[in-house]
Amino acid sequence: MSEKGSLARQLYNEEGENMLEKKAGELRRKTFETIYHAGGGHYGGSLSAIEIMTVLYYDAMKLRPQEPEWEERDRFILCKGHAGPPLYVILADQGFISSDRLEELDKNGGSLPKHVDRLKVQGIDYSSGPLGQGLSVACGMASAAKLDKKDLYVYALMGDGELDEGQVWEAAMTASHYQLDHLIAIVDRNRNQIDGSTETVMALEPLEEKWKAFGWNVQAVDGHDTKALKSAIETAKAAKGKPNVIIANTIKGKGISFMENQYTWHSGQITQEQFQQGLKDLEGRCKG
Ligand SMILES: Cc1ncc(C[n+]2csc(CCOP(=O)(O)OP(=O)(O)O)c2C)c(N)n1
Repeated sequence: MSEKGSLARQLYNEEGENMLEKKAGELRRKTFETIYHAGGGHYGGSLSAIEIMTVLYYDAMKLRPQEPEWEERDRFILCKGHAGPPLYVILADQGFISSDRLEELDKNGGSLPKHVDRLKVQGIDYSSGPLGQGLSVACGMASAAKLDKKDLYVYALMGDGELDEGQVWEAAMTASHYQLDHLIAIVDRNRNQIDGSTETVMALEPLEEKWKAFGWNVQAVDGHDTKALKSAIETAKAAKGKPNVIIANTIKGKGISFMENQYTWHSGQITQEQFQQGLKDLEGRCKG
């Protein structure tokens, strides 16, 4: 849990609202607006990952926004580095970076590149963009923490299209061989990648069985259900001896009617009318 944003110690507030869901609604809207104001970008895989990142940053992870390099912090590896915008929105909300910087997203000379860069943005643990490498880095970090007897967790968020990269499976073998039980991988299983559905481009199913065969504890959840995600992470943290993967079933472009489940909205630009439509969709469907 973020030491600042201890939002979800109580999942529900006194009015019975799920606080993580409410926060996810705010973050989805801000992410949509931020990408629009940047002139376009990776809408699809940013919007599918909102609840996953919300549960990590507002419940699961141990962080200190005022001390971003705190040695004992949990680590977050955004393997699918093109989904920088929701992470930046969270980092701004939590005080790692100033909110003004969101206006610089993907601007020439700006300080916020659309693919995450740890040398430019406080709170980012790993620079990414090239898919397939993040899980290996997460293995290294989890391994180092284990050798140093540090009680921290390493979370790695991967795209499902990203699983086409062979290096992911080398890392999967490594993690189970070294019993990296403080490594929790999450697959954003939105079933679409850049140029088609995952099953058309390179079939992944049966995906749970593949991870099991590689020696991982596997859970599959609705990746937009904050309560289910929270509980899956808690289960993963309690398990010993094996790395953990959570297959989070999501919808690419979640929340925006004309983007949902359309691989063509992996990235792109929208008109002002489409922006207004999106805001209306979010008003009706993603309260927060
Ligand atoms: C090594 C590598 N090959 C190709 C690309 C180009 N690329 C960017 S995003 C993407 C699709 C990724 O799909 P997925 O992992 O499912 O991401 P999501 O749908 O969650 O956005 C591809 C092929 C890349 N970034 N890195």
